Amino acid sequence: MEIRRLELFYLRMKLRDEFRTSFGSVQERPVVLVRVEEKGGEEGWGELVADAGPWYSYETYDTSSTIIRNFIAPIVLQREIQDVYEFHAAVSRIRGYPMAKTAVEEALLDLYGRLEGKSIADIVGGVRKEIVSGVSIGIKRSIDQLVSEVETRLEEGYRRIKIKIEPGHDVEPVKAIRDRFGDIPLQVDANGAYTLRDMQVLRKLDNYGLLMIEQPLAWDDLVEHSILSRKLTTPICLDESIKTLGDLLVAYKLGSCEIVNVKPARVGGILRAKEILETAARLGIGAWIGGMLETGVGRAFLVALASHPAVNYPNDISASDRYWEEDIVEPPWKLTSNGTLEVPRQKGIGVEVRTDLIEKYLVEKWTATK
Ligand code: OSB
Ligand code: MG
Repeated sequence: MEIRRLELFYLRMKLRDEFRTSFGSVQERPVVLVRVEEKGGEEGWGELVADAGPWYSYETYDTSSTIIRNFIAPIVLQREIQDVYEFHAAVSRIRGYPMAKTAVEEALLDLYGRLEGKSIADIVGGVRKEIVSGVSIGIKRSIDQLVSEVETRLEEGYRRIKIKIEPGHDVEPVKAIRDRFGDIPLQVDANGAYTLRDMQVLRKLDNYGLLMIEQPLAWDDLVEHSILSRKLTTPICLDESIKTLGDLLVAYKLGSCEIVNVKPARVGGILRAKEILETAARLGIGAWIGGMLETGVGRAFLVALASHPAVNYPNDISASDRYWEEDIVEPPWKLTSNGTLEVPRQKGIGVEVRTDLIEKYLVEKWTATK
């Protein structure tokens, strides 16, 4: 693939509702899309999922797009790339910035798929026709509001509920949901808000038959999670703490988690995520695909990864209308009657990017050419 053009589209989009976690709240979502174009005119699209601030990770849309502009774009425009593994080898000397790398990698994979007549699911070894859709619900102003949102999502057909928790908003909401909806598939995500001093609360949460507790302790910890994991019966799932395949191997040795939330943007790419999925399956660690409030572009890659046979829990991949009034892809991602999303088999990401909407939400555009 000889890339002659790399473009960044900076959009500002509004989530339908505020999304609050233990690390902060978003409503105005900065969205950065990457478009690559090769010499024959074929294109590929990817999405940078970094948020406005360094809260989930150190990356922000601003710092990461600077890394793309100054360091990744020149690499991609300089040489002819045989396949996307070659891209990974070339960007490996850039330390960190997995979200920046993933955004460009996705665009190259989409392009590669379009040129070779392969879907992203084909490329990652996906086998499923549809993937199980769960939904992640933010921290609400009241328990009543939370319970009513859970009810709506269950009615829409979502197959698993995840709620965000933080100290002071944990046992009570979980109890309220159990009291009201009984034995539904339910899990919690703390985004690193607890420490081992919170054992009392964590022990209480352990009594609610949760599918898992996601990232209870610090975002960069593996050791304390291994201590916690021995004290609880509920499986621990790691998100933030697993940034590389090496982290997963250490987590396995230490017994820090039973399950991993695989987010391609956190681990540096779709192909890296595939590798982590395969290793998780080999080690007997459960796996599912997490989200970062993506538009329909990033969502396409999540759906493809979730069709991988190593995925054995419901995913944080909801339909377009869960976050967006108007998604920027056609067709938008739609929940089927059994709470799944269909895995496209067309070449590339399998959805069309709506340039009319890109225009509508565009704040800034940056272009590099060969
Ligand atoms: O921790 O999984 C997380 C969203 C933004 C940042 C971190 C997380 C999340 C979610 C939502 O839980 C996942 C989604 O629906 O895209
Ligand atoms: Mg998480």
